Amino acid sequence: MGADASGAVLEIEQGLTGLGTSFRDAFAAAPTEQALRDAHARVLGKKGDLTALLKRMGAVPAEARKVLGEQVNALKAEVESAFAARLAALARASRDAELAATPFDLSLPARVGTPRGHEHPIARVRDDLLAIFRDLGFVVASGPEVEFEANNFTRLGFPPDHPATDMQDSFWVSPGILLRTHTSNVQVREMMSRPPPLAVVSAGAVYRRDDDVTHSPMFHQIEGFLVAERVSFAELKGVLTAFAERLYGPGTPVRFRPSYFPFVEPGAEVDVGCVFCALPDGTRGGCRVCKHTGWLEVLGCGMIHPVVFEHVGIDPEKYTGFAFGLGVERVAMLRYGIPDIRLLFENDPRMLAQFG
Ligand code: FA5
Repeated sequence: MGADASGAVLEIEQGLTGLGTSFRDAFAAAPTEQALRDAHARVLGKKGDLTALLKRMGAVPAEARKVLGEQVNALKAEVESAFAARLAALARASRDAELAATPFDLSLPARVGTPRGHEHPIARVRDDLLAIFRDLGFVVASGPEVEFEANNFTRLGFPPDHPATDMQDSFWVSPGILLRTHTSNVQVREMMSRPPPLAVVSAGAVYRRDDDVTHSPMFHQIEGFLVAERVSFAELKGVLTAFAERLYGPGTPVRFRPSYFPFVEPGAEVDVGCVFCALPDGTRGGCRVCKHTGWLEVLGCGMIHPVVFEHVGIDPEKYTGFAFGLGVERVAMLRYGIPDIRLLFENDPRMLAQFG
């Protein structure tokens, strides 16, 4: 055996003894995967202690190579298995820590303070309109949205199967029951439940088979009526003129045009002077909103038809009264310059935020 050969054998034997089981302590002490990989590299990396011994195996004479080789390979296997075991232990520990930690969901939106809600523009306009009539002495009442045909049509003087019912194309729930097409059902219910004098106002959702830029299948109406002895059209004009002035300002002109509703006689449509083209001298130049007429149509009204009084058990010889109904969306669209009624019900936050 040459000097180098015996030197290599000695070197490897001493190296094996020197390495001993020190790597086990180094692996066990490694607190992180990176530290463990560094410790592993110091043994089996390119410049690792055991790698250096493996490289020297070439110089070991054949007769010693088998025994020494087995020892070196056994140590190498031990290193690898200790490394793998520690790696698995570290991975388990980090997973356990993750599971024990407070959950953290990166996909949740950041908390930037709770946004404040506000009234929907329809609710705001509805409440403003109700407040005006409440101030004028009307009592607030409500009625159901699912209604008997009798209260929605028949008692109001719409003859059964008469084309007049087509005026308000309806959503039927079952024979004789429908989604109310107007708030005039409240007139019937209130007049049947209390004796005159009555001055009532009501607001709520109503439903019709309508769908375009100014007509929605669900919309809101305000209904008002007054029943007492010797009520005339003069009182109706007085109340609606006061209403127009409170809504659009003092001096707002009002005009009544004859119109037909089965439950009033005479009936009228009420227009108010266009507030968008009104000039300081009281004249109105005409504009796109009023279609250059100088007038905005806002409601329907009239003197309650004697037949309605008969149907609800009020003596038409003793009592008279007036009623009116208006669309809340119409007033809101005019007030806020909303061009399409559907914008009010799409619930797009970019639209609704403008009313905050
Ligand atoms: C009525 O509904 C009557 N009940 C009003 C009335 C009451 C007259 C008492 C006389 C006495 P009309 O169908 O015209 O009338 O509807 C009243 C208002 O509701 C309209 O002027 C309009 O502003 C609004 N309106 C009607 N249909 C729709 C719809 N599909 N979408 C939004 N607003 C509507």
